[in-house]
Amino acid sequence: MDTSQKILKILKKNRIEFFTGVPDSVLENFCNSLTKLNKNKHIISANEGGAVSIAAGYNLSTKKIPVVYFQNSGLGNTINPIASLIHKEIYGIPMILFIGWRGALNIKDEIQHKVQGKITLEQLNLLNIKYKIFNKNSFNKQLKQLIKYSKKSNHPVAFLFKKGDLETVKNNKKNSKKYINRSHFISKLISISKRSKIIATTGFTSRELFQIRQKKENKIKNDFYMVGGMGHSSMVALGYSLGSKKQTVCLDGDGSFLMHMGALAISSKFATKNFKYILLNNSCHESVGGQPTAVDKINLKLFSESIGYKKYFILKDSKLIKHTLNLFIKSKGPSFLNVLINPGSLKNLMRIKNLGEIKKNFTS
Ligand SMILES: Cc1ncc(C[n+]2csc(CCOP(=O)(O)OP(=O)(O)O)c2C)c(N)n1
Repeated sequence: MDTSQKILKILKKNRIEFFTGVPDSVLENFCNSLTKLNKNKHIISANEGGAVSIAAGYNLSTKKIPVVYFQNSGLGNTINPIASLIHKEIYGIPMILFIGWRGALNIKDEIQHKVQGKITLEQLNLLNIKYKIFNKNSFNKQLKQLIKYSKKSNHPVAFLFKKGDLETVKNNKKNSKKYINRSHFISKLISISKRSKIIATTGFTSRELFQIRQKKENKIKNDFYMVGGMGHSSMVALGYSLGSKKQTVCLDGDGSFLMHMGALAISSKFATKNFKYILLNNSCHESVGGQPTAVDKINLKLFSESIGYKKYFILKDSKLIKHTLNLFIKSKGPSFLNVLINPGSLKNLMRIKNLGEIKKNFTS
């Protein structure tokens, strides 16, 4: 039995059986164990604040303690419902936060995790959240203490996990090849639309674009990689497009799109004709382990048209990339392109570095 299974067993013994959160790579194995649960026991939320709120509602109806899991990048998203709704000085709603701690002290991590990694414990302290840092020799005891404390104090508690604390299970999933490979689409996009400025979402999309550019040219001047700020790429693109006459392409993922979906209504209301939105749609959070999103519940044509996008395109077939992209780029925006992509990414993806230089080149 691996650690995630052991943790689930301890939780079950303590009558904790409801989970909600946003998937994270540190917690990948734990998150993937949950996807086997019934849908009234586990909800993958659009964002971390939503997960805390779902958990709060669950506690109100059952009086049971829920678990909310997320990466510390999403801690900011939880602060509003924690500090203004569920805190013990307000409604006092207990829950256990499982936090994947990127940028933890003494652990090598990417630049975008440095600041959040450093302030995570301080933020928890400010919120009066008692926490424990996972210890593989005593996690059973740690967890029981946290549960007891959360119940007694009617307040959230947190359990922090660092990279490598939970075993990674080899992914033997056979990726379907029904649609288009993301890297293939990105290569075509940058060769067809050479002068477009591209704002690319967090995770594999940015990393694939970066890698493909590295191979094609030395100086990257058209791309802005959203190494953090997941869910906000369409808003960065909107702001950019308003200050520039250049074609501005937002390359988004469906997890990121759902995270702050209201942003799309704002983009269509304020964007001008140079704003182009591309959804790289694989129906999952591929960058952190492939957990499903709820994008398949949305009719994206109706959605985009109803919020005022001028044109909607869909692309599922590699053979039509060139044709569709030409129409899309030439269309008077704001335009929406839904690209159905296969899960799976380039092998040995590079990490994005030299952010200062990337910004300087992008704005020059
Ligand atoms: C606020 C926040 N929550 C969670 C994460 C962790 N995270 C990084 S990429 C990613 C999945 C993104 O999914 P999607 O947009 O569908 O793109 P895909 O990975 O499928 O390419 C998540 C959850 C994060 N970086 N920031």
